[in-house]
Amino acid sequence: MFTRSIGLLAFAASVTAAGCPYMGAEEARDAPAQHAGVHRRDATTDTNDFLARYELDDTDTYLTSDVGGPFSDQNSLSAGERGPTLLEDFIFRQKIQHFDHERVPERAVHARGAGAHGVFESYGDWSNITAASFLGSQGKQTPIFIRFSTVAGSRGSADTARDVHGFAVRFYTDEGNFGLSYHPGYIVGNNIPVFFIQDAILFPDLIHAVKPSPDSEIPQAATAHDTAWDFFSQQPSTLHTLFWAMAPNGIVRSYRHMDGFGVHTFRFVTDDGASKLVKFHWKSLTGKTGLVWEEAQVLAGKNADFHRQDLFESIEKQRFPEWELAVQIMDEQDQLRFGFDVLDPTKIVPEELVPLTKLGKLTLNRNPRNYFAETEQVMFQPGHIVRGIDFSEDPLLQGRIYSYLDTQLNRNGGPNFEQLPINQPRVPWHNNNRDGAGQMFIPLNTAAYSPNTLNRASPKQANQTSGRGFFTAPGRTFSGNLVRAVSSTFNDVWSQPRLFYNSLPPVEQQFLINAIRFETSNLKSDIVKNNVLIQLNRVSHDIASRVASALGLTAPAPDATYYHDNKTAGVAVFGTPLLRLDGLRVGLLTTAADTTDYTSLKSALATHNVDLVVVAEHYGGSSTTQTYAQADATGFDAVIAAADPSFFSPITSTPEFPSGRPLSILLDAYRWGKPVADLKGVFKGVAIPDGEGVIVASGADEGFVGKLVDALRTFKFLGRFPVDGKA
Ligand code: HDD
Repeated sequence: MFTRSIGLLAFAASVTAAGCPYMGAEEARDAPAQHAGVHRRDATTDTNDFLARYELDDTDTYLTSDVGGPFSDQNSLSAGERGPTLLEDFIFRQKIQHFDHERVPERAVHARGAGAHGVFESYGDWSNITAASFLGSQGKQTPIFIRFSTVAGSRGSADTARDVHGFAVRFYTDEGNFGLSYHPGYIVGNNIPVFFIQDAILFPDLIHAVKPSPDSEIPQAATAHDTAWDFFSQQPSTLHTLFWAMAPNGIVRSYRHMDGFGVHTFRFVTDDGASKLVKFHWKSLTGKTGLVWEEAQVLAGKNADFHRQDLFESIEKQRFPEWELAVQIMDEQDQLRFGFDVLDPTKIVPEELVPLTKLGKLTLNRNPRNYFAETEQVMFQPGHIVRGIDFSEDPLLQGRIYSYLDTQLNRNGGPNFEQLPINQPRVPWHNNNRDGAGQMFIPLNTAAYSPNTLNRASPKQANQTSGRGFFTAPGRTFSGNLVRAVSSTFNDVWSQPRLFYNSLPPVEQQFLINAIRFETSNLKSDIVKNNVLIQLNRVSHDIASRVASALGLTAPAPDATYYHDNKTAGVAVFGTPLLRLDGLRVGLLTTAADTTDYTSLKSALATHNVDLVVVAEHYGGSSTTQTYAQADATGFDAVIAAADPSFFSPITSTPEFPSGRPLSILLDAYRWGKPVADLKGVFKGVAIPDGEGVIVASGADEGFVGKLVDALRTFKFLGRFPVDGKA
């Protein structure tokens, strides 16, 4: 029987056999087996090599045209040395034409991102709750591709912009792709398990408000402008997500340090049709942590690629990031049981009400080999679900099912985007969809319709009982009049932002308030500022008053309708020690003339997968790995002062680096809450006081390393940040 993926394999094999210079030795070794005909790769073992057959290796080859003829392309063909270029110069035309068409439209949202390959491994046989095959047995492995992103910025924007962070996972299951798009959380944390709006029809309004102003195209990757806050204050369903984004959850230390969430309620369905409601969570096995706002802002200029670099380097160094997939499982009849509607995407289901069940583990273990072919072309589609998963009636999810498929037409210029290597299922596919731009396969079935007799009724229809087909949960029923309104059970949009705020420690509450102060201070419209205060006041008079004081305005009188003192666990970003220190960087500030041997410190930190970066004025010292011209505090998670006090002067006289750089690294690290250590009696002279996360020692011995490692686990020392009304 013809299968499309087999067809392509056969093609690859035949060109290899003919000695095509594109194919590497490995491909050539594979060729006979693939050429032999039926070759179905096993999705359970095919974790990383699926794309290998598409890779082009140019080593030791001649440059060719797109159709394979060797030529040279460094000069165009002209009539005489000083004459015009000829129209017949097909070499020029092909090269320039391809270049002119290199770009596809960037994603309308989530344009800035980074991806990685990995594998999901099921902790058990979960067939008692879902028929999903990737959860069907203990140890079962399914290849995945993940893409992390920010939402508002364009493709070249800075990674550390304050934003919701995309956490989209594509499972290449043995029952077709399962593209779950997670709105992740931003920051380490519960990241952002909720969304701004309740009905997908408002998505264009939200995005138009958040994106840069249509006249000036300012500001990039930021919500600190009038249209964003105008929308937020007119559409208070945004408040809960907005609070998460303004809190430290909006500025994560790295993609590895954040959790992810499926946001919507989905359904798990068993083989016999029994269904449960579920919410998906990805729990970071690195641990959650974040940046502070000023640090994130500086990073946006110093290293716009901070997050993608962290991800790429972690994987290159084989410090594979991991998350656990967990679900909250609820009975169908519990939809309104908790005092809110579980179909409302602006609500979390507190873990105190429904605990997490851990289903498996995701490991990212391979970087893309080509950003465009993989990360830029990968598509995610919440509408692609597999047998054993079903939608809920969440109106935001319902709209997304359409939008993601539709947007691919714009990005890829036709309906065959699923045939791109990164998007192809890892199983053969058979259907009567035909033609369209970029069709890569040669369907053999001339009876491209169902039912047919001419192709022996194939491809056959699969359903719940035959062919392990997808089926909708049989228990789903609906009736009612047609209405153009959200459910009244979605009306309370103020209690949960308050729950979130109540649950933060005072310093994180302060960070949230400071972020709102920063954003609203940038607003020009007094009407918008006052509307913001009205909404904040419905959540908390304390927040409204503290923001109002910064704006020189007066908060409205308390409006206690939604005030309560409930709390939930696990929403804060700081305060829980990191589980792994992988990839953290300690900057050792020294001089090129210093001869101290830091090899043992370096090795001791390396046992925790922490990198020691030795900074000096120039290369040439025995262990220098960075110069002061490059270095600044954003590049380090902890800093050690290891040069004489005179070196940490506000003004330095060497042209090798900006004046005062060693001191500013030290002070910034302290002000941004990082562990700081002193090996040379520096701190007194620069007014760094004793306190938590401040380590003073006379040498980098074992005890010193222990203290430094403990401090890195804490990561940020929040006692250094003032809180309103407290000294
Ligand atoms: Fe969306 C991309 C997550 C609501 C329409 N969305 C996109 C990505 C993520 C999310 C992670 C990037 C995927 C990638 O890396 O390629 N979006 C969410 C979440 C939502 C959400 C968690 C709410 C719970 N989105 C949402 C709505 C709509 C869209 C309501 C439209 C009605 N989203 C899109 C889009 C994008 C997209 C315009 C841009 C590129 C793409 O889809 O493929 O169609």
